[in-house]
Amino acid sequence: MSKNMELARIFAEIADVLDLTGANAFKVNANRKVARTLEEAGEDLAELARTDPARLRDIPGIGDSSAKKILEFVTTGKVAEREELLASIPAGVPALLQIPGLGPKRVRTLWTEGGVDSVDTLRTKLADGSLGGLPGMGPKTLKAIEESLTFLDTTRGRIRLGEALPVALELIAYLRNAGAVTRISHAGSLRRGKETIGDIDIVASSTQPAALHEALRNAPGVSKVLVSGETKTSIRTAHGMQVDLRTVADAQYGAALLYFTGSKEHNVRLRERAQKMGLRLNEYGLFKEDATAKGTPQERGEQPVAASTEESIYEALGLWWIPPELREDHGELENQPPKDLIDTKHIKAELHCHTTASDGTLSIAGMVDQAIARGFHTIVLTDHSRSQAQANGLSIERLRAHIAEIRAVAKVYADRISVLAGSEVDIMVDGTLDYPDDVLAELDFVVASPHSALRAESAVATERLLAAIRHPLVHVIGHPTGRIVNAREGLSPDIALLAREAAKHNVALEVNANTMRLDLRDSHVRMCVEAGCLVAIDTDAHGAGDFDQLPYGIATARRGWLGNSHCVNTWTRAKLGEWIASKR
Ligand code: DGT
Ligand code: CA
Ligand code: CA
Ligand code: ZN
Repeated sequence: MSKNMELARIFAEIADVLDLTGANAFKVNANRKVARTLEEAGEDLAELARTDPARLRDIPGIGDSSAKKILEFVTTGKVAEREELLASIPAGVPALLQIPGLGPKRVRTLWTEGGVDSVDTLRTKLADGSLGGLPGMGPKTLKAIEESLTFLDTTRGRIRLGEALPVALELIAYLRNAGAVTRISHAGSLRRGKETIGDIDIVASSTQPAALHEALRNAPGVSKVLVSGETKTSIRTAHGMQVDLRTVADAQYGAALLYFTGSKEHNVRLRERAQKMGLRLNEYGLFKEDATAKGTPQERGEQPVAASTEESIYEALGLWWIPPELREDHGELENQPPKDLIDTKHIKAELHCHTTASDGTLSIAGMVDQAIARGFHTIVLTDHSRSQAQANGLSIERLRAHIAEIRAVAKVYADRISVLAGSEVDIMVDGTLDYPDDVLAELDFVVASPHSALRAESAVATERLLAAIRHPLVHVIGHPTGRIVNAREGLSPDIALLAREAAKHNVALEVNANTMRLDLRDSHVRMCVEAGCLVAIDTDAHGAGDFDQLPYGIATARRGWLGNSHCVNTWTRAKLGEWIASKR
């Protein structure tokens, strides 16, 4: 975990406990803002605290006292204020905040008036009906809390892709430095780009495997060694992630990587195919099958047909190299997935992002510079609409001033990048949009998103989103279900139906690339591909660092078999411009 994320977590915890204990709102918000700034920072702020503390203090949102805490963390690995605050309340109380629908105010009521001091006591007291009389805890609220708990049960122990991948890549870089690595890669569900990861798998070939296993046992951030032998080491990190390292001879690296990438179901299908061809596939290689001989092919010392690379194994099985994201036994052996499968390097436009006008941390020009640095030809600024009061959504008056400001910036940048004035407009509960049509018509671009009433019935949600798709001024439906991975179930509309309607109206459905969202999800993207509708992949950036979430959205889209041509963010400046203009 990068130091920024670790620090962000500390400031968020400080804010949570302050909030729970009724500290003043200014202090709570100041800590939340620091957490947000850290999450979105494009550079390592712990490093900056070490090398240039004066510049750290200059970063908006980071005051003297927070800079001191960052420095304290850099030197001691801890922030005393956090430790003291956490010690001042029951250990199980902060976890209550992770339950969807429970904010600090409700948790305070449950804790101080209902005697709820952990998730377990909450379960017990919900079951025995003893929370009924608490202020603000009507039967509807209690039922919603119960549903949230049920949902959380299904996510237990799985880590979001965007949390696991940086940890894995950092460990891989560390192991490479530990020496004697010939080839190394992450494998398992992480390599397949699944939205949540059970554990991190790493496969390596090395001339000194023992040194590699020793290096992992001694890696920074390891809290426990679970097993360690000649070919496998499993450790647990301080953040509770399990990491499995397997080492193999380099000649078998491809077979091992294939095996440990999975999925199990894909591997089963490959083995069946091998069998039909008179071959035998295992983690050591692809061998000629000899049913009369004793033992395994490698025990007999036989040379494999293929083993060193995944490509050679797939080729010997008469298949193209199947990208890891597609290895789910979702028809990838029988049907050729798109030749132009979407890739991060194909993305040339960001169509959904925020500035300081609403809840972002960078100015218009600041965001434009980020887009240029990533080689984009188009960026659309889409700040929040007026209903989003807590996100500083723009009134019509402020929106008009903001449009004028964007147009002025656009002129300055005209020869380098298209800078367009958009808005992320709320889709209201009844399916209407948060600005009147004449105001929407003044914008170049409209992303329409649901942010409220995210517990609605499926049929109601479908109608609400259909109305937005049919609106002639809308380009993109943003994060269509509003789910938060591992935290909020969100809407469950009929996505196949939405995709067919979107295709009819030339509207794109979004894959929000933020690792918290990944919305639409992989299976939904597949429905879009089948319906032939347009898909937008956007980071919904609120600051510089958020642009780096793009690969998570791409992985999700690849898992849904999305080809380049249906993703509007891959189009040329001219083609994209034409589509945008077609809605005006
Ligand atoms: P996860 O960690 O729950 O997100 O999912 P995976 O897919 O990473 O599963 P994991 O870590 O248990 O194992 C990694 C890969 O190793 C898995 O995708 C396929 C392979 N593998 C593990 N155990 C078996 C097994 O018993 N049979 C087969 N065919 N493959 C296995
Ligand atoms: Ca795994
Ligand atoms: Ca594993
Ligand atoms: Zn949004």
